[in-house]
Amino acid sequence: MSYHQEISSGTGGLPPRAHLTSDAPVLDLSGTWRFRLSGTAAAPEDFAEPAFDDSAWEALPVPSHWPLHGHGAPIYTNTRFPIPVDPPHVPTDNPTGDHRRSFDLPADWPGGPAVLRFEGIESCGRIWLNGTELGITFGSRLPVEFPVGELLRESGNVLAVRVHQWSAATYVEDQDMWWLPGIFREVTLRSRPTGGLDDVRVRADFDHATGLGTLLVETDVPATVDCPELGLAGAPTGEPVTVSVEPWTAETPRLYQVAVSTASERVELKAGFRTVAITGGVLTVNGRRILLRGVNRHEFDPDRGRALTEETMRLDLDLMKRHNVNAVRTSHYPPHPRFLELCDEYGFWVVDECDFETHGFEENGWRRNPTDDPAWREPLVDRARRMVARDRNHPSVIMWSLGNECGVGDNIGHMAEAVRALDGSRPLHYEGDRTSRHTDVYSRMYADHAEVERIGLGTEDRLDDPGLDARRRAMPFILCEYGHAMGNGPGGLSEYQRLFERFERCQGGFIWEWIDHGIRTRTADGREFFGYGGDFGEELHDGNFVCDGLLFPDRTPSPGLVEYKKVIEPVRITDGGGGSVLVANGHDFADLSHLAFVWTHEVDGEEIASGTLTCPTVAAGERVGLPMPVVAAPATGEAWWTVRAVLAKDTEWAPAGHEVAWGQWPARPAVRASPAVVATAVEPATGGHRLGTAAFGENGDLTAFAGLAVVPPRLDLWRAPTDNDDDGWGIRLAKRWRHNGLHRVGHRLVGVDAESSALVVRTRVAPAAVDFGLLTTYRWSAEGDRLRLDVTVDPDGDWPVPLPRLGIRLGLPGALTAVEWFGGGPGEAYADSRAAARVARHTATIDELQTPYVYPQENGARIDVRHLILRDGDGRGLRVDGDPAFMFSARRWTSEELAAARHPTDLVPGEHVWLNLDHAQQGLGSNSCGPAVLPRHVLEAGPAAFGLVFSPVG
Ligand code: IPT
Repeated sequence: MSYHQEISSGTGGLPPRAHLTSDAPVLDLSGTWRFRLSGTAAAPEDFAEPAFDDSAWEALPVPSHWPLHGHGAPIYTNTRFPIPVDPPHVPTDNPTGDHRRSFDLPADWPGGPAVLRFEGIESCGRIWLNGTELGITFGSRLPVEFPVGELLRESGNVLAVRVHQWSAATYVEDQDMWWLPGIFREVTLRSRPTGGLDDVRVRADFDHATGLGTLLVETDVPATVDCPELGLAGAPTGEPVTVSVEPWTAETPRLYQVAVSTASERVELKAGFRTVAITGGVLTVNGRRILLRGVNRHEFDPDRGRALTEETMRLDLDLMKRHNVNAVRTSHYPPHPRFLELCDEYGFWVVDECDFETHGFEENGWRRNPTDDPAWREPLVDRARRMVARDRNHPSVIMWSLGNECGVGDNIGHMAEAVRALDGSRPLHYEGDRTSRHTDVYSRMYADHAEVERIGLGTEDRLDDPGLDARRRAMPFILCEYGHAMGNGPGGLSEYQRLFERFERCQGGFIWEWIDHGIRTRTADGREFFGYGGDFGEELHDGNFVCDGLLFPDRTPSPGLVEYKKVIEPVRITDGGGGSVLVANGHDFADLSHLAFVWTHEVDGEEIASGTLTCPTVAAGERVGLPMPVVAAPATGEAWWTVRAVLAKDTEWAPAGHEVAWGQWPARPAVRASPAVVATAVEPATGGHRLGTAAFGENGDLTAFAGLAVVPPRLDLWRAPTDNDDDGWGIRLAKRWRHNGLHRVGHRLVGVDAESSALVVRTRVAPAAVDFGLLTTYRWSAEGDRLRLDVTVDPDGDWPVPLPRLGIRLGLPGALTAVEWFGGGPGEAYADSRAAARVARHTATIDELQTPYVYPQENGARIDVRHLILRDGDGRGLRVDGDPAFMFSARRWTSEELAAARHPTDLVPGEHVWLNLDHAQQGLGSNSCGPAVLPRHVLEAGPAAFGLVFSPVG
């Protein structure tokens, strides 16, 4: 059997060690390599010979994934393996990439020992230098080093690497992501001075009771430690030193520059002093409970796959900081080593996860699962050791995770033991074994709110084993995945946050997931879009389930991220009553001195006054009430206070003025003048009726208003299903909507009555094939050039499903593209995802109102709208006032066209602007992989009444 189908930890590699910054020479072997793709693993191996002629091969950048450079194609499956499950065998058709490059040593290269280091090769690599085989590596996202000193020549070295897409390792690397083979992280040659520092292990603890830090630096050879800031000069390694320090936390990432030296080598690193502990069932850092406001981060770039640049890593961290995210689970493999250095610097709590997932065995009843197979014990323990050895010096790493979705089995226990032997300073995480037998925290994914509440109360279901039950009941709880951010959503985040704030044990979690993995591609006629499963000719795939992030593939924040930012804001600003504001500091460590508090007073969306509040020092977890200023505001109109907490100074990740948190409350009870209109008489007109400037057909359809031709308004119940409506685990709401015909309701006219001052149109709105419907009355009245519509809805028969939406839809001339509204904004909002919408006057174009979900679906609704104005280029158009406030969406295609589209490029603007004026919409939930819409955000069919007043503008 060939090596790549062996269950193995690899061959030829050196013991694992940290990723160190040393003054020993390093040669970066990134760049343009020669490349040949073969369809099978058995292609000739003669290319490893230095004399081999590779001039007919193609050029390929390294690091890279070859399918993203025109060789083969990416494949997306979630849990199912794209190959038969027959471990450790893989198909004969096994895309195999041979890579070659030659290099010369720099003139000042010292000679002597050296290692070749590979940071990541998917899925396995066989490596030769100058014709000599160095070994084989498995563990795609883990480093390996081979000793090569004696093989090096001054010039004309030839490095040859054979990479197979499929190998035995495939069976333990079934993470939900694109299958992307290649040498996708850096390759370096590192000189290893005799008497140098092969490994450096740093432990920097902080005792919150004494304020003292303990630094322990361990090396394999005697060495010295320097840290001028701590007064350390030439201190011997291997002995703990106690020093007075400022601690490291994710909120205050204080690092100390430490140098470790022998006569022949000097290593520089940054130490952060902190102690992670579980005390009284609570996860603490430096003695304080922490709250994880996290995201699951896969490494992804729409052009480069998992071969990320530092710039992209920084952008991820900038965006996380700007959106109040404080924690990262490195789902589901150790990230690029540079990423953890950046996490130390920026300040993040990191759960570092091993490169291990066997999810596809679940499909096969977990038979032959590597997790429980003794043959896999060593290779899996090797993966755990390599992660810890590489990453243990990072203060940001506060927990080790053994892997994701690997089922249960003894090897989890063996891995846990190996991790604890290397590093006893961090708790262990693994979600896949519900008993938490081998871990220190209780973790679940996608538990609904009710279950999280039970866990908070300590009334979760019992485990059969009383010992394990008692142990787990005493553990802190985290949601390692929740809030599945696929498409429009997730809804229900605020409700989770309230549970994390209410129960000490519930310490937050990690949204699934950070970014949509859409691959940038083009239509036949050259228009760009982001491809998902099935777009690259895969015969087995999981469609757009790979696009379930808070960022779009190009890293534009989605409305879900804007919502999450508001939900997890570390400062709560609320009405303190009696003309005051309450500022509550929700940080775990930091006070509020880095923030400025800016207020505005607005009436009907116009700013009347603004200024800055003076806020005293507020320690973490404390609150303060501050008096609001007295302003002279007009006596009428809707008045609001808004207080925003903004950065007082520039930071590494955002400029001064960046908004961190905000609060808003009415400055006085809202007295909204009822926009009722009554006076104008209904007149007969040719072929129908007239009411002021409005023309109606005989059937009561509005056809024109104030000189604008309209496609008649009709009750509308349908929305283009969201991923959370459609893809559900359980309730598959959109299928029930379709089954019941909500996407094709008909309108039967019951009667048109021209009363003296109102035109009353009675209808029954119902789909074919079912006996339930909605009795719907449109009552039109007018005064001057204003036209009022009152809609009343009464269910007839028993409705078996909630409604997607309840409102009216009308078509308007396509020239009305400028939009202004007073109400919630600026972004889209739905019943259960509306924390980020603030009351103000907002403007946008119709195109800007659209949210470009990778898979088209309902989007772009604005909530709590008091009035809406649509204008053409000359400023003429239409105003709509709500009685009560309404939701609207406006787009240049219909909901039906939106639902039929597979990519945004399928959407072609038509001649109308389609305007939905909704009394309500069903919430979003996160049922694509999580709970359905919470009951209070479900839109049941029930009696309803709402009014809208139309008037011309311009
Ligand atoms: C869960 C996986 O852990 C994660 O990797 C991702 O696949 C997510 O689902 C869905 O996007 S597993 C799920 C079956 C609970």
